[in-house]
Amino acid sequence: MAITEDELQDFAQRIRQASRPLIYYDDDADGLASYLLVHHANRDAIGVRCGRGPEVDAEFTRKIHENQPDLVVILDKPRVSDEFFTSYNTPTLWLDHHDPTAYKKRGHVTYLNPRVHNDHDNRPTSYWVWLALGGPVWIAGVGTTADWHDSLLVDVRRAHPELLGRVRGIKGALYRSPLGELVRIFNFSLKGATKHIRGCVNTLKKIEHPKELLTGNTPRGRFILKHVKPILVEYEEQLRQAQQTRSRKGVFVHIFSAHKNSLVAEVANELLVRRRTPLIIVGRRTGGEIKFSMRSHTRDLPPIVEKALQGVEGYGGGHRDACGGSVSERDWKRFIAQVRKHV
Ligand SMILES: [Mn+2]
Repeated sequence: MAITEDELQDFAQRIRQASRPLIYYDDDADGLASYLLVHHANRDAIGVRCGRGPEVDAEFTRKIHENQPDLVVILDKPRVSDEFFTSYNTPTLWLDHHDPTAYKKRGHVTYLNPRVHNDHDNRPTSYWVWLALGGPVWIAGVGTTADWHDSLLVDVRRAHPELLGRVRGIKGALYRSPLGELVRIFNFSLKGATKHIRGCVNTLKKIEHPKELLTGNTPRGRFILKHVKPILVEYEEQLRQAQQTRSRKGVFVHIFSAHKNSLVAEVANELLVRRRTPLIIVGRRTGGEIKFSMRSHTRDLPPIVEKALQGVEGYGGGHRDACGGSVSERDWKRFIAQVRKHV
């Protein structure tokens, strides 16, 4: 069983009735799509993008004091710190599809996660938000496809056949279709300077048709494309560089040193489709650490990451086929050696 009908109805009702809902959302396409759908259902929804790792921590509490919301919503974030939750008592909806074991019962928090009912059901956050609230299916399709789920391809095709053309399956949707272009536009709207990101998110709220983003046929569409284009160029360049690295014993490792934007997750995704290597690791050196993304179609990644982190300064985790984390630069060799041992 998935998230129940009752849970979704309660979620929708509380969002629609709130007069000042404050929405914390994950800094990726699934998180952003989820927020945009909530905003479609309630135009007063104020968004707070949560980057810097998987956790919503006490630093984000400030936003509650600033905005005085009557409802707090947390979307697509796997962890929330104790300090955050104990710092306020506004009713809170927390919807996520990562490992639910981090959740502890709290009076003011309603927790929704399909994996509570069925550990194999990790359909993305934007899928559930759309199921609860409705709204433009292409936005939900961007979020779910970005998370490698095909759960909305049929619905997207029905509403916008031009977004998928003759492509079938998730890989084609991601790398050979206009829907995949939209995924990159969402992802890259979240890269770059904070003030640009804010401008993009605010503009995305006003987009009425995916064509605006694909062809730039409106000023707001052009605004987004102007921000996204240079990042797309940088992405192609990083992908080209990474393509020159060879895999060794079933593991591909490529580290970037000097780049403006962190595109490791996107590069790792595309390499997984383009190469036959069972396990892909793409990292980026920053401030004494290596931030990495790990991808695989065939291996269960969280246990590999956990074992590889033994005796290593760092953290990591995620989904079966997609993990991320950060390891201190001096422990990187050991981390990779331990990955190789446990693949
Ligand atoms: Mn997600």
